[in-house]
Amino acid sequence: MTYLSRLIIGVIGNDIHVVANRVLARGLRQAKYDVCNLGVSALPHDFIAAAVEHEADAVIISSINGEGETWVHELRQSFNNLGRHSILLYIGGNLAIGDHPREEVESSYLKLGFDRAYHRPSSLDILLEHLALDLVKSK
Ligand code: B12
Repeated sequence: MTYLSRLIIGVIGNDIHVVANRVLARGLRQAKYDVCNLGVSALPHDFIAAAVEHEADAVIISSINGEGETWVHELRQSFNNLGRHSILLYIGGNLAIGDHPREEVESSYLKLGFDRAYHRPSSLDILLEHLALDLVKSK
């Protein structure tokens, strides 16, 4: 039997923008991933609990309203504390309020322990490419 990589997705914080979440869930399922979708307004501990419960390979967070950074400071450390050092952490969407250079915004999330960050990406293809690469490396 082929092992399906398990992913937790959701929109973090007080963020009710749902469209990207639906697009992402559909795209990832079509790409044959096993997706647990927390939907909108998901809190950091929801991602952590779901990842532990489902023995997830990766957590893919969306932030659309620009408040993402305030919610994710402790996330990598929380997974490390649970012994889940190798879980992949991705974040994408509108990752800052206002206009800032993409590299600057993305690097601030990488410094917080994310494996990949995507500020206003033009397409989801890059996510599928990176996920396929990183999941092979992490197993
Ligand atoms: C529709 C909409 C709303 C609707 C949401 C309805 C709903 N249930 O979804 C309503 C009217 C309710 C709303 C409310 C608000 N909104 Co609004 N909204 C929009 C709007 C017009 C479209 C969003 C959308 O659905 N786009 C389509 C989806 C497919 O695209 P997306 O969300 O941008 O996501 C793309 C990428 O971000 C990426 N992506 C997302 N997640 C991930 C994850 C990964 C890993 C990857 C790789 C990619 C990725 O993929 C998508 C496709 O490329 C945008 C402006 C715009 N034109 O984008 C503003 C916008 C997102 N809203 C904004 C704001 C500020 C708000 C409010 C705070 C306004 C207010 N003061 O009340 C509230 C939020 C309240 C809350 N608690 O969240 C801002 C965010 C500003 C920022 N981040 O810099 C925007 C950008 C408008 C603006 N230009 O200022 N909004």
